[in-house]
Amino acid sequence: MNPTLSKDAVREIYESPLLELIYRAATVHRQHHDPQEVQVCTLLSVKTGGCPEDCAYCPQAARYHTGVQAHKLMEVDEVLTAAQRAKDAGSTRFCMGAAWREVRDNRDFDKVLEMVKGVNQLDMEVCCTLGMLTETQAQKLKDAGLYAYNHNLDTSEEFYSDIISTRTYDDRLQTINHVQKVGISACSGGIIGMGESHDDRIGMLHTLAALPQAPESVPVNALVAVEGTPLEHQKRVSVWDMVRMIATARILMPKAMVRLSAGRVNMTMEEQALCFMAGANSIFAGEKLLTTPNPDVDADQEMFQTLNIRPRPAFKAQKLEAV
Ligand code: SAM
Ligand code: DTB
Ligand code: SF4
Repeated sequence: MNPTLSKDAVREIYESPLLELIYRAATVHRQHHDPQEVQVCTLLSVKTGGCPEDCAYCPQAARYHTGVQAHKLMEVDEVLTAAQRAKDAGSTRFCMGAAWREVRDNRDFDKVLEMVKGVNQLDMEVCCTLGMLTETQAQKLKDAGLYAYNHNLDTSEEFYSDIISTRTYDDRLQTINHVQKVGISACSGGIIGMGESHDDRIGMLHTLAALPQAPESVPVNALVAVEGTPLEHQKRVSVWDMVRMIATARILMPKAMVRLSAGRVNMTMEEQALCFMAGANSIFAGEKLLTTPNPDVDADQEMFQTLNIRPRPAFKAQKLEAV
């Protein structure tokens, strides 16, 4: 949206006094969104584990011994049953994740295209996260009805090689570009708590917000430190850091959905409320993210009731634009 945005301008926002930052983010949030609405999304790992990449945070990388059991690509009907269940439980976005480095043009991809078609017919926002994509593959996903594609930058360009050596930051940016070129909504954010500096967090937010087209969806994940990964001993990120990240993302990308993603299992209701106050307007629901635990559905329902939050309908921005 804003290629002229400087990193210093992002730093100024990120480093502003916390309560001022929250107030400003909450104000921007109200100008573009209904603050009583939070989108409920569901994740499903359609192909688990055995990934050739070396992402230091990831329990699904084959080279680490994390106890995640590898599983081949699920069957289309199993996935559609899970999507219907998610819809019945109030989810309006269904995201299918695969532990792949990149998409290959094979029968597995054809199966994923069938999954996309099926979920789209349920009238849910259908999202995939499958690793790197060519523009042709992105077009095939678009033709099958894909609404959004998740591909995180994860951290700053400078810190990237400390976390992943099997691909480059530029590879990541290229896939985001392929996705946007064919008109799929881009979902891209990152993880905090991996040992990165504040400057790295500022750098990542700057890269996202200064893309020729800012992502419509920005997940902010707190590292889930999984035993067996190189980051297993990282200490839990402070909620103040989460709030600072979310608020800065909200101010920089006012129209985006800012998603309070991994790490909720370690947060109290009060801590999550602060994140919503700072501009987060989406959560993942259900007892599992991809492979790690998530708060249970009853606790989330109680939280929505206590905070007087309603689940946001699907395709809302799209419908508003069409009016
Ligand atoms: N393989 C594909 C890729 O890397 O793009 C898609 C799946 S991958 C698991 C999707 C995202 O999950 C990663 O980019 C990362 O941001 C997030 N993630 C993975 N493990 C995580 C962890 N332990 N804590 C927080 N986020 C994590
Ligand atoms: C994202 O940014 N967070 C979600 C979704 N995109 C795919 C995934 C979080 C995964 C957490 C680790 C796990 O459960 O395996
Ligand atoms: Fe593979 Fe994605 Fe995990 Fe990296 S984050 S190891 S690419 S599944």
